[in-house]
Amino acid sequence: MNKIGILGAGTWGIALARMLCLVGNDVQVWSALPDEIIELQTLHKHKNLYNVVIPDSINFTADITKAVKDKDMIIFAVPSIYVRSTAKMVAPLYKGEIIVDVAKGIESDSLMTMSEVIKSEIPKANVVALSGPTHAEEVALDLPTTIVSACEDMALAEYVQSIFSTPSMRVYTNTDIKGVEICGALKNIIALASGIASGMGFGDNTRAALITRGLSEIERLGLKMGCLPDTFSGLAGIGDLIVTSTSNHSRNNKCGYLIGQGYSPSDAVKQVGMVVEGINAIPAAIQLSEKNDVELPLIFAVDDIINHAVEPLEAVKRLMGRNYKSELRKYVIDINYESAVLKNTSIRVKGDQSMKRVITYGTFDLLHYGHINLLRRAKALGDYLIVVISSDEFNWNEKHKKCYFTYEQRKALVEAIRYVDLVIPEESWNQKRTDMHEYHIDTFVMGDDWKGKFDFLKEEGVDVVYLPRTPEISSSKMKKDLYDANAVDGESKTNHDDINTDPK
Ligand code: C2G
Repeated sequence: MNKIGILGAGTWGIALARMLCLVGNDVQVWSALPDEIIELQTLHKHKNLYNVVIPDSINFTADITKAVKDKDMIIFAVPSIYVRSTAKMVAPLYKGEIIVDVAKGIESDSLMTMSEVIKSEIPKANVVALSGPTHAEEVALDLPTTIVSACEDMALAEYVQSIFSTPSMRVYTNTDIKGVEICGALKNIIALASGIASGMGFGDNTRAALITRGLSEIERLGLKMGCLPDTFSGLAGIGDLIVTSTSNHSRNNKCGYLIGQGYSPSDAVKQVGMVVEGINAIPAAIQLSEKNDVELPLIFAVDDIINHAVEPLEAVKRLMGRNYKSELRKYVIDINYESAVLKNTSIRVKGDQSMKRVITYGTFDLLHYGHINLLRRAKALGDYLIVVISSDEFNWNEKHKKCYFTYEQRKALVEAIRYVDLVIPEESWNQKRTDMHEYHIDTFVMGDDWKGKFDFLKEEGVDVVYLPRTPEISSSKMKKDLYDANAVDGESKTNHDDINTDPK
């Protein structure tokens, strides 16, 4: 049994409170609205969950100190625009409890996700994001539901997974908290688009187009920000996008429908009567699009309708009339780029857009899928990826690493990876600065085990990006596991010799 404080008494906070209480946790719910607390305390009913009985054992309070004191876990279930102010109130009371954020959004001025906002107010906080296709109305009825528990610390994600797993709630883990939170915020904007289309009388074809192309936009942005592809094809990505874009429970969908019917955005929000997170997420999405140089046509169209008084029909005409596109992401590399780079000349490709060049460094011995994850995401940051592999001498003299494969063997392995365009040797720690100029690099990438170590390269005019490592795999782990397995095999072989195999 855990002592859980839930901050926020909206439908999601209440649905979670009920769910956690019914599996034996001690749950206390806080709201900043005293009237809301009085209503919940007296009726044990929520105005937007009219057919749901709230257990008597749930305690309600308008005093946040009581809601946070002596708890094992604190759940942020307030609207995204109140996460920072709520975290400010919790900060002086924080004593190391696990914090779970279920608010979905991105702060428009800081571009921080909700877990980042909480950590900026409570630096020592361990924050897990819970996100997925989870309409509160259905969770409150114990209808089978799935959700993602996301945290860079897999152990923490798994702990929260154990707390929230019930007969009707199945929880999956993910270390890509950034990707999960980006999905959670931006899918609400696509849901607005879906609602607008329905309100205009468009049908399932249009909705399917919006969901598919909407996911593609969110994924393109997320990959550019170093998130993992699996996140977008997962519950927090396509799962939540489907449920939010198609369900009548969805406030964003409902608000969009009213706008499609001709309501002004403000009247539509009033009519919905609850927070429409998609509208709050638009400013941040527009800034992230510009900051990461990623086109988000659907999200920009929703912004035009909501914030720039563009008629929905006009927005549709603009979208349908855009220049032709392929579904394929740009993996095609201009093959003469390599010779041009080696001859130290800059290259121009069609449309006079110079290619974005990305570089990364490593030993890549023994090569494994963690390296591939890194190289795939590095490539997604540009058009051409150069991989600088430590030479045998550099490894031995500088890294004191004895590689299993020689430089030439490692080079051949890495050159065979479809994300990689050019492999060159790393012979000294100091070659990075000159490499940035010699190869006209735009972006330098390393796994976040090197976080901060190469920030000096920004002085050379390149972007420096640290991407989350793939946590569970490493060359040393592979070598140890192989060694241990070999030792076990050796033992079983000697035991086997004792068995008399002569036929009787
Ligand atoms: N990596 C990863 N996930 C793993 C293992 C490695 O993302 N499970 C990344 C590392 O963060 C690094 C790259 O893959 O960005 C190559 O890893 P190593 O071969 O271990 O490289 P290293 O020995 O760290 O050498 O000048 C920089 C050095 O050459 C880096």
